[in-house]
Amino acid sequence: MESYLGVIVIVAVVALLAAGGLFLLLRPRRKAPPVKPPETLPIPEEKEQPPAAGEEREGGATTTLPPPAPPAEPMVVAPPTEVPPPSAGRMVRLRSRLARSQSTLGRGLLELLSRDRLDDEVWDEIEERLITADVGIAPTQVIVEELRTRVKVLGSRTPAEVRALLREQLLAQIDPNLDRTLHVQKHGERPAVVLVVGVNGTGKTTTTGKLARVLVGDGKKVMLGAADTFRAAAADQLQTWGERVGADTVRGPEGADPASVAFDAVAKGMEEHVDTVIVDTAGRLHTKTGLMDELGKVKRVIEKKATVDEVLLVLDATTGQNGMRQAQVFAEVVNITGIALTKLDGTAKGGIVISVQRELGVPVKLVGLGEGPDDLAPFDAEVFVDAILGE
Ligand SMILES: Nc1nc2c(ncn2[C@@H]2O[C@H](COP(=O)(O)OP(=O)(O)OP(=O)(O)O)[C@@H](O)[C@H]2O)c(=O)[nH]1
Ligand SMILES: [Mg+2]
Repeated sequence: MESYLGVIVIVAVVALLAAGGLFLLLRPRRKAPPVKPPETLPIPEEKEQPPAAGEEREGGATTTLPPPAPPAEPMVVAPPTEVPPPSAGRMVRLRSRLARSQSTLGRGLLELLSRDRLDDEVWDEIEERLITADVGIAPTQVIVEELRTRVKVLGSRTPAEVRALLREQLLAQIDPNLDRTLHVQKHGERPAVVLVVGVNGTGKTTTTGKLARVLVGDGKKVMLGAADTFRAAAADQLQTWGERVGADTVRGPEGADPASVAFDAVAKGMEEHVDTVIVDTAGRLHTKTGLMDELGKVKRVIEKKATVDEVLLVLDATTGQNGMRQAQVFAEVVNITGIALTKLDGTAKGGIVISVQRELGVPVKLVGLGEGPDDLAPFDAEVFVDAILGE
């Protein structure tokens, strides 16, 4: 009996121990260390050594890291859009170009006017110098007459007085009070339209491209119209200028009607809410009636859609007085509102500024002072005269 009891006690103890062991094995392990999901694990190695641009990150990134860079575009490399300098102060910046080409005139005149004795021979020479510099006969006579009177009153002259005298007379002929504002401001929803005209090779396309840069530099949105449809190269040339500053070019097929290209350019400009549409035209001789009529048509067709705010005649300063007759015919056909005088860096005949304004009754608004993209400046009469006379 006693041995039975002993067996029962042993069995009971073993059963208790087994149940306890089983409990220990099966109970939930609350105190085990939590396993962090991979996305919240810090990755110090990557922070210390950031991957190279374009390299893809693989897994394990924390939520604070930037998204992986998109794969690099193969081969298509758009050139960055340039931001040209604004128009303000451009002529001052280009003053040295002017001084280089025009200062011979100034120095010569100052030297002659500083002589003790100003006899008729000296006055004749002064006159000749002005005419040689393309000032034009009538303005030259006015300048010389005025100078003669002033010198008589003054008697002996200091170099500063001579300079002031000449400065005053040249400025008076150039007329610093002429309104040289370029009309490039949009009218409500309608963009301003600038039509660029002139004989062959004067610099129309270059000036159109440079003007687009001036306007973009001043914060405007520009559309270009390639209404020179004679040569595909002309439209390419313009488009290249536009692309550099982010201005679109509307062009037609070679031989297309320039008036319809101009119309389309203005229509697209309106659609895209640009500030200014600049239309480049083919060079044409003023003697070719058919081509001059075509130019008249370009303007009239644009006017069905918008106002032509500015008709810029591009004149090559190196052609001198020859340009004058051309200018008159263009003025009759399309009513010029401003002159862009190009290549002033390449001639000493800056006097053309005076004669062309006088002949046409239209102000010089822009001057080209080199072949560089930013070598076009709004004309400033005082800077011009100071460049002629030297500082
Ligand atoms: N030195 C100098 N060269 C200029 C200036 N403006 C234009 N040119 C040059 O003049 C040449 C003719 O320029 P374009 O703009 O093609 O002339 P264009 O009037 O459009 O010519 P067409 O369309 O053929 O009638 C180019 O070599 C220009 O670089 C300037 O202000 N100074
Ligand atoms: Mg051209």
